Amino acid sequence: MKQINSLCVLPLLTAAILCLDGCARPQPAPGQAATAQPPEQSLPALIPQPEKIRRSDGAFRLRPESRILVDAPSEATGQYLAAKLRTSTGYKIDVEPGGKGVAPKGSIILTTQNASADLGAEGYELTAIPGSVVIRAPGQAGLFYGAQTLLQLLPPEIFSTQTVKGVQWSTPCVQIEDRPRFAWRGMMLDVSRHFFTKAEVEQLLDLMAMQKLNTFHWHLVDDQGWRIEIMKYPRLTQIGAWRKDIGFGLDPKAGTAYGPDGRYGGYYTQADIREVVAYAASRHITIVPEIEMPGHSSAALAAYPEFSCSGGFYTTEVSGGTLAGVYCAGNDGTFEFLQNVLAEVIELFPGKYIHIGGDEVSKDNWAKCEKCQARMAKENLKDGHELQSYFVRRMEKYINSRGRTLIGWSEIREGGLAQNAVVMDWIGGAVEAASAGHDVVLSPTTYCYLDHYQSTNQAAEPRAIGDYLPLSRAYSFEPVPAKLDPQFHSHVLGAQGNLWTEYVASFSHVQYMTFPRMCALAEVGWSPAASRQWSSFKQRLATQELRFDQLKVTYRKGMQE
Ligand code: TNX
Repeated sequence: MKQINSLCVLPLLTAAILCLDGCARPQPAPGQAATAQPPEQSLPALIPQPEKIRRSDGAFRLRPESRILVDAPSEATGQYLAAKLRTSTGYKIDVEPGGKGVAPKGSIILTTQNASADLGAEGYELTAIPGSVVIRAPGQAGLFYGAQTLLQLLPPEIFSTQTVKGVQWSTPCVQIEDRPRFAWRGMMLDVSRHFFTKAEVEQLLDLMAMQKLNTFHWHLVDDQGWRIEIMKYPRLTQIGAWRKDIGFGLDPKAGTAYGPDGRYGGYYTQADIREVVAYAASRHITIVPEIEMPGHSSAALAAYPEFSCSGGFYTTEVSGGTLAGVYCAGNDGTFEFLQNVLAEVIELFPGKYIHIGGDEVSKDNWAKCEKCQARMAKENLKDGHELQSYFVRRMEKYINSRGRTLIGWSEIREGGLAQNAVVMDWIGGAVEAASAGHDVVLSPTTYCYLDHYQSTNQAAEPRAIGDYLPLSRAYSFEPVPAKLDPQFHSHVLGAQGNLWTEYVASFSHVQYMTFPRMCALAEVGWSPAASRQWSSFKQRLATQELRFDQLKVTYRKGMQE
């Protein structure tokens, strides 16, 4: 670990080393008897668990006169941290340029100077000693994660949305060296089946940042709703963003998204999208937009039926059906339309990846469609799978030509995987794709589906879509498939939790399904595999729950398994 710089005048204390699972106690000095310590005096309850943490005696105390000292590149991160600290402590917490002499007692120092490049883009070191906290990282994402760790080192009340009196704002003295295991630590939210506002999405981004998640997969389009304004095709949102009611057999009162005329739905304007993208970026979260094709496209076809095989009637009023709207793959106009849509999407989202869905495509219409049959004959495609592959490859050409990378669900492998595509595995295919040199993201239903039940007592739970997916199962997830040859392990970009919202119509229900299982998946994505221990996680989760209480976040309590 690096030495702290001269800003931090106090010497490093000789740290008592604790094991990573929270089981150990500070080692007694030679000749001293070990004293029994309550668990909270062992390892701080950090989620996700850092790569390396050493605890030493003593505490750092945040004081009314505490300041955040920053080097020039770290100003924004300093302001972010200051805003968080001010709210609950009521302290002034000025952000000032550092490096001018000795740091006053109680300072927090954020700096990129002399940071070890080995920490990588998202890694950081944090040293808390009685007089100061120093967070050092080569990049702002790392400093930001160091700031998140500092917040978790402080009492849970630091997350309060109002000033709390009578709290000792101290952190244990620690030295942390931390960096993520995986580059893709994702969560998907389906805003099509039910709609969530810009403010709600931003709240989710804040909660993601707290768990050091860095990829928000925004499922913007599905059969039941088109949620992104596209200037060239206004009917996509005029028609596709609305349906007559909440759908899925839910009580209308379970939902919150009603238009002025009482219809159910909503969409994000391009200004909204820009705002959310910037909000995410300031939390070091990249957004991966998903525009579903060729299936799950009823909402688009309700607005522009000419891009279906039959030209016939499509509607957003499809409850539960997974094989509803499919674009015509024989019509060149379909590709022109989708490329025009993606052109606007690409302008709005600066990230590397564009998700094109590709899951659950019925080939029935294509088999009956003259244009699709002609396409198959012309391109020498032997079945619907190959026609789907043609579709995806053609879209990939466009996406690549715009400098982006196509990602799609497991089924984009059917009929042959497009050349540079990334596979998001929900029902398999990661081993095959990675072994063929493609990058993959793991989000298998068995471990990563947040729409599944959180209890075996289903009657006591809000209606959910899938089987039982307990917290312990999410926590036990190993993203690198056992069958994948080590030479291809580097193709595993990471892991992702998915929340489909057929039965989730309010934001507090989103939170209930997401937490604490997403905390478990965050640790899966961040922490070294060897450090993961269920008993430690459960113990730390008890403190995480106190943080959620302060934030007034709904979560599933009492997840013992
Ligand atoms: C399958 S997972 C779907 C979604 C559904 C989900 C319900 C995937 C790529 N497609 O359209 O909402 O099952 O769990």
